[in-house]
Amino acid sequence: MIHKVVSIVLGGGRGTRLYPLTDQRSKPAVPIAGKYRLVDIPISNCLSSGFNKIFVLTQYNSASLNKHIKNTFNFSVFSTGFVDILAAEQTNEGDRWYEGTADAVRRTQKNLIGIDYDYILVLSGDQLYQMDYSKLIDFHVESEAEVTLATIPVTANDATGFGILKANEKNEIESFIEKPSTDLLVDWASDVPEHLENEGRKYLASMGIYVFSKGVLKQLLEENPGMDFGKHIIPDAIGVNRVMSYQFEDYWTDIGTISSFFEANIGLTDDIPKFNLFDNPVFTRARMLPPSKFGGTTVDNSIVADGCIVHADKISRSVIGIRSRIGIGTVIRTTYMMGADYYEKLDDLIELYHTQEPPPIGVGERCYIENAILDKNCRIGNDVRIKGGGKLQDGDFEKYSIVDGIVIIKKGVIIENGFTI
Ligand code: ADQ
Ligand code: ADP
Repeated sequence: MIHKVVSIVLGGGRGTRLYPLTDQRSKPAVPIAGKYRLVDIPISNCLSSGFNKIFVLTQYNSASLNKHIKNTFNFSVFSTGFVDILAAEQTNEGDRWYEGTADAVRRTQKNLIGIDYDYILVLSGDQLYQMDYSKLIDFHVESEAEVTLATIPVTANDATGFGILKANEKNEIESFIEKPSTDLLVDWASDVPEHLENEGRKYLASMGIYVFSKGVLKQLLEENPGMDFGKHIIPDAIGVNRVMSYQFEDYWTDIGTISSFFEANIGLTDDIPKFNLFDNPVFTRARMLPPSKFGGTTVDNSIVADGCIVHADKISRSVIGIRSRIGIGTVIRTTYMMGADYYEKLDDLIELYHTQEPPPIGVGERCYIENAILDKNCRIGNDVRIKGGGKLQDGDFEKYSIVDGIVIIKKGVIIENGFTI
């Protein structure tokens, strides 16, 4: 059965947890997997599920986000589909930012007027997973729910970072607590099948993916002044509305922090990655780049996007993004290099190779890079050594940050010859 659904992607709060990647761009525009942007994941899930009315809420708009959405998600004039960005700073009600997830959705209500829908699907913008949302909506309709939460069993370690709930055998949610502290956790374990119990996944977490029946969301947002779904709207709806749990057991990961973002990207280089880009394509901007070119490089368990020119010695367990250039003798290990937004012309390149003022975009010769994220358009000189790892102290510096031992080279910076971290 085809249901009428409008999707709202929560594209990002202040994005501080992904700093410095969000320093110069909005969170939905952060590049992942060498050629996509974060926002492509929920949008692709929507389109693959047959839902093509999509709003992306973001705290601030950016040229690259607009360009990306405009050039990627084009619908035929005969389609009712759209992907629209709603940026907090651009509303007429002054420059107040969205103060939380529910507040952000509340302020989009006026944009829903005139759209034909029965259900609203609220999605998080910083998660990596593939889900057929049509099954979630079918479940919502068949169980006569007013609100449905997608849920996943997690371990005690992870549980403190999520909304944790308890449901009865009919999947009706009976209680909910947002991010419980460790001492409260014991009371929140659920009865789970043996294979989950063995993995310690005894806590049922909210995935931050919600379905609301049309009138129910409107009423909840009007009657409850709460700013957040997790802290206010969902806990308050339980016991009043019929709130159901739709359990999901496939791969799902939150990529809202630097270390989870890094792990998720590097995880794509596994022999059989948990997130499979090959079987279930993610839609992104088609860029018409030339195929990548290699000379003298050993590449091991890595993914390399289009338009790269690589002379490195060795690349292992790394994700190499679009238009990357890497010089002779360089070794790159367990690193996410995002690539570049543009190419330098051959004549300019030759001059920059000689003068090194500044070094060309990309990574120079004889460098060693490990446990790092290189943001877009960096100019890394020759003989540079960047070695992240647990021993490094976290910190934020002019050209780079260190978070959980991962060195993040900031967007567009120049790292001079011989520099060492
Ligand atoms: P969190 O992810 O910690 O927990 P939150 O920070 O509110 O919750 O963010 C949810 C999503 O909305 C993120 O993608 C975030 O970037 C985005 N977002 C936040 N504020 C926003 C705003 N003002 N405007 C636009 N987008 C905004 C939530 C739930 C938990 C649940 C986890 C699952 O609260 O109950 O377990 O998601 O990841
Ligand atoms: P990216 O391709 O990395 O996503 P953007 O196009 O988002 O880059 O950003 C380009 C420049 O515009 C950056 O220097 C950033 O500081 C600035 N910028 C982007 N969005 C905003 C905003 N909402 N307010 C102020 N400056 C912004």
